Amino acid sequence: MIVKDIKTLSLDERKKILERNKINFENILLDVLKILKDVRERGDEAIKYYTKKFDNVDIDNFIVSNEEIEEAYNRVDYKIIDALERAKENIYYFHKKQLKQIKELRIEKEGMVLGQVIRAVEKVGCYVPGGKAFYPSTVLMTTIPAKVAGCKKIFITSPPTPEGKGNCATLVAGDIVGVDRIYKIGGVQAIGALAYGTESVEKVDLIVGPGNIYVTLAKKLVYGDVNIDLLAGPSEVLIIADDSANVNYIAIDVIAQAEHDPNAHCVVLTTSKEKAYEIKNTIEKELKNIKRKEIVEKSLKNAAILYGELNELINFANEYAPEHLEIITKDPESVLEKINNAGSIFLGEYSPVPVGDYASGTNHVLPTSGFARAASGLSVETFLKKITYQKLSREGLEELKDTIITLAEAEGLYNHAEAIRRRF
Ligand code: HSO
Ligand code: ZN
Repeated sequence: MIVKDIKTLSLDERKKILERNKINFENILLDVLKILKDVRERGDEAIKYYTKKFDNVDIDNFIVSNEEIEEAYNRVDYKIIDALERAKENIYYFHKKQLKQIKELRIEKEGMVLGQVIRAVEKVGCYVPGGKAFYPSTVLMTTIPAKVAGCKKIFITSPPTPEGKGNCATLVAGDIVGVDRIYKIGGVQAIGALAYGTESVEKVDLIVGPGNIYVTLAKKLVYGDVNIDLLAGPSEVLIIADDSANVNYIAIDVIAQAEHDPNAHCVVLTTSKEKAYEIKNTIEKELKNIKRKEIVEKSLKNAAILYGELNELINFANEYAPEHLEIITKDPESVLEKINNAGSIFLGEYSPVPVGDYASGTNHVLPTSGFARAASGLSVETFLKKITYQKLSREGLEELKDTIITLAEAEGLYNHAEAIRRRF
C-alpha cells in the first residue's frame, strides 16, 4: 500500500495504479477457444467432460429439478430468505423506475413519420459465479432487470457444488425471482452452452453476469453470436474523502472491497496528508483481526492512498473510472457533478458500497478496469432493444427523392436509386 502526494507520482506509478492488476489473457485465449469449439460441436457431451475436468463432478442432468429447489429451501436459513425478499423488492422498485424513464419515440415531419419502438430481448442467460464463493445477490441483480424489461425466458447458470448440486442460496434466489430454468454449469462451458445451445441447454440471445477471467474471455469470444452485457474484471473501489471523513469508515470500506479477491483494487484519494497516513495506520491496525485476512492482505499490496487538492483528486478519479466510487466529503453532491466516469457512486458516510452490492436497489454488475469510461452497469436497458421505423407519404418521399438517388448512384448502387425512381 503506497501513500503519496498525488503531485509527486511518477508516470510509471500513475500508470500502475490506473492499470490495476491487469491480467494477461493471451496465454489462456486458446484454451478458452478450444472449449467453446468443443461445446459447439459436441454439446452436452462436452459440458459433461469439462464439468468433470474443472468442477470434479459427474453430472448427467444439468437442469436443476423442482425437488432440488424444494430441498434448497429446507437448507437455507429463513433469515436469508427474508433478506433476499427485501432486497428483491428494492431492486424491483429501482429498475421499474428505470423502465418508466425509457420512452418510445414518434415524430411527424414533412410527410414522414419517424419512430422508435422498444422491445425486450427474448431469451437471456445469467451467469452467476460459484467456485470460490456463491453469490445469490448476483442472481437478483441479473434476473430482476430482465424480468422488469419483459424478457420471455430467463435462465441462470452457475457452477455445481462438489456434490454435483446447485448452491442452495443461489437456487432459492432464482426461485424467488421466478426464473425459467437453472443450470448447474460453470465456466467457459456454460457460456458456450448458452451461446450455441446444446441438447439440454437452450440457446439464448443475451448473456449477462460477472465471472472469472475464463468466463469473461468466453463472453468476449461469443459476442456476435449473442449479445453480452459487459466484461467485468476484479472488483474495485475508489474513495474520495476530505478532512471531514471518518477514518474508521474509510478503513473498513477499503478492507470490505479487498476481501472480494486477491486482485481486487482499492484507491483512496484524500485532501489531507494527515488523513492519508491515519487511513493507512487504521487499515493496518484492523488487519490484525479481520476475517478473510489472507485475501485482504494480498489485495491491499496493490492499494494506493494519495493526497492532494480536491480538483486533482477528481481528475484522477475520472481517469481511473472506478467500478465503485465513494465520495465522503462535506458536500458530496458537488463532487458528483464533476464525475464523468464511474460504475456506481456512493455519496456520504452512510452509503458504503455493500449498500449497493445488496439492497438499496441499484445494480451491482458494473464496469471495471476503467471500462466505466465507455460503458454503464447492468440496467433495464441492457435487456431492451430499440427498433426504429419510418412511414413516408408520396410527398414525403418526393421531398427526399433526389438526395437518395444522388447518394445511391455515388455508391454505385443503381438499383437502390431505381427503387426510388420507379415510384414516380
Ligand atoms: N461488489 C461486487 C458485488 C458483490 N458484492 C456481490 C458482494 N456480493 C461487484 O460489484
Ligand atoms: Zn462487493
